[in-house]
Amino acid sequence: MACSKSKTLAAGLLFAAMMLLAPSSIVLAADPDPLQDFCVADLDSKISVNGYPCKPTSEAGDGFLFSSRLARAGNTTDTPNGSAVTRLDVAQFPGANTQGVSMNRVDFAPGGTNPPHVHPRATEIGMVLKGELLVGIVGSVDSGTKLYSKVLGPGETFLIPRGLMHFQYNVGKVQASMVVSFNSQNPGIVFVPLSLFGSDPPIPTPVLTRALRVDASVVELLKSKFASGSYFDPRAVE
Ligand SMILES: *[C@@H]1O[C@H](CO)[C@@H](O)[C@H](O)[C@H]1NC(C)=O
Ligand SMILES: CC(=O)N[C@H]1CO[C@H](CO)[C@@H](O)[C@@H]1O
Repeated sequence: MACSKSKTLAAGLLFAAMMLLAPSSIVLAADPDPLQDFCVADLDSKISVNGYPCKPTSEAGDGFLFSSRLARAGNTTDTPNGSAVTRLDVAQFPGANTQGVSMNRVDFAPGGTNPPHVHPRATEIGMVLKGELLVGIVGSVDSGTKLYSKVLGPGETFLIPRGLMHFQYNVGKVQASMVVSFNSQNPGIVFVPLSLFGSDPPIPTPVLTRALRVDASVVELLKSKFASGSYFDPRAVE
């Protein structure tokens, strides 16, 4: 009796310890801390590490902490989704390597959208620069898949918890734009429509008919819209 009681107690303590440790392992999932002031990414390196190897600072020039990329609006004319993303992650801004931050600018034509997507490696915080954007965030099953949404104007901000699906939609009559920041040098992006209907090779249709509760013809139609290469415009500033 006493033995099984102490076993229960031990199991309880172990469980409590795991619960205490769980939040810290989430914190540790952020980008690692830098070990030096600068580690300008050597984008051409063939060495594969978690991030990029550093260029010798002497070879990096002195411009690696500055960028004008986000000063220019992206061209939204004739884009499939009516928006244009200008990325400023480590691949475009090598100075961000090891620093755990990056940014994007997104421009929207009237009625344009940044389609539902997820950043697997970062929390996002953003600000509307111009126009009126509906920003929507869908909570996970834990929160009852609740849609949190609000129309925001210039100077107003929003927060996207890591890994939650979200979108923006230009509800105004003129161009809109926003800038966002991430707590990762490489937040990653998973577009929900593209992942479901444009993967290469495609997800088998029976998986999608079952998951989406529709006929195969509906799935085939959606797949045809995202056939390889038809989703991204070659003019996209990636
Ligand atoms: C934007 O893209 C359209 C369509 O390709 C093109 O005609 C136009 O010249 C571009 N505008 C700018 C400012 O580059
Ligand atoms: C969020 C998204 O997918 N945006 C894309 C919309 O289409 C334009 C043009 O193809 C791209 O620049 C964006 O990346």
